[in-house]
Amino acid sequence: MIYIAWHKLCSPCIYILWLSIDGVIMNWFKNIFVLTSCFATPAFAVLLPVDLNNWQEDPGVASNGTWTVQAGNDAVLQTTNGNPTVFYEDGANSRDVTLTGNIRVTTTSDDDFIGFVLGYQTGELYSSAADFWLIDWKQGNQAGFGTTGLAGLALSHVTNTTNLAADFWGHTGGVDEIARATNLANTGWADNTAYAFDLVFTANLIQVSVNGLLELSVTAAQAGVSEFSDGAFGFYNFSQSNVLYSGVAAQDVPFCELNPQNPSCNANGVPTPAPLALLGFGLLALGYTKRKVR
Ligand SMILES: [Ca+2]
Ligand SMILES: [Ca+2]
Repeated sequence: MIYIAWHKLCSPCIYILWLSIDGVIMNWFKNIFVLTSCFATPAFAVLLPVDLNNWQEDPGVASNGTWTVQAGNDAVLQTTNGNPTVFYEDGANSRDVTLTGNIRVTTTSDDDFIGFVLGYQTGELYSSAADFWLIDWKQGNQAGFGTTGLAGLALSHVTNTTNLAADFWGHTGGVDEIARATNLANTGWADNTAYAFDLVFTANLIQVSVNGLLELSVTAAQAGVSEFSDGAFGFYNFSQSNVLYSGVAAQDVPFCELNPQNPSCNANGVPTPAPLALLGFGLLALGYTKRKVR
């Protein structure tokens, strides 16, 4: 006979639909379900504050920026109007993680670049063999360095940073622009205005949302690579001072977003509570090792 029962697990956990083709549920199997489900839920759902004391400015170009971690350690203020500068966690591998927070320019002075990097390793800001992804957002159009910096939000693949200022300014040379944002393609950021950001970074996908609107969604194939190489999340400024990143937090990309074809994931991307899928989900969580994004 077909036996169907709902069981409430522990308080932070969800209800699980239990199916058994013979009506017999062994106690050991039940206990595994309870344990794995309770561990699985926070590992994939909880947003953890990032301790920015573990981040640094790239030491090779440390004079380019002035990054000061703020009280609470989940915010940082960059105060130098200078060459490109990146603030990141050395050695971090941030693929399969989402990074969220707020970004705000706290001055009416200037109109230059703010943003993020993905897949960053130490030294890539001054390397002929760089390989990272740049999400930059300029307030206003401006000629400079023999080229023109355009207002708006864009994703670029950076592979050579030896012509640092000019290439970053105009998205030329070693800075290859891949895509511009859906709504903010030519729209600059506003002074003294906080924007909520949400970055998704996987081997096959980069997504950027601003104030809850999806602005960039680019697959590895669309970007012309076999996969997005792993590396750290970082913050990026160029020729813009007084940029505040706050409320910075991270969490794992949900299992079903990474594995949409997995039998445990239905068409809506919600885990189907099939026993074997739950078992795998829970064991994955039990083996979860916290990444260096903190
Ligand atoms: Ca890299
Ligand atoms: Ca400037």
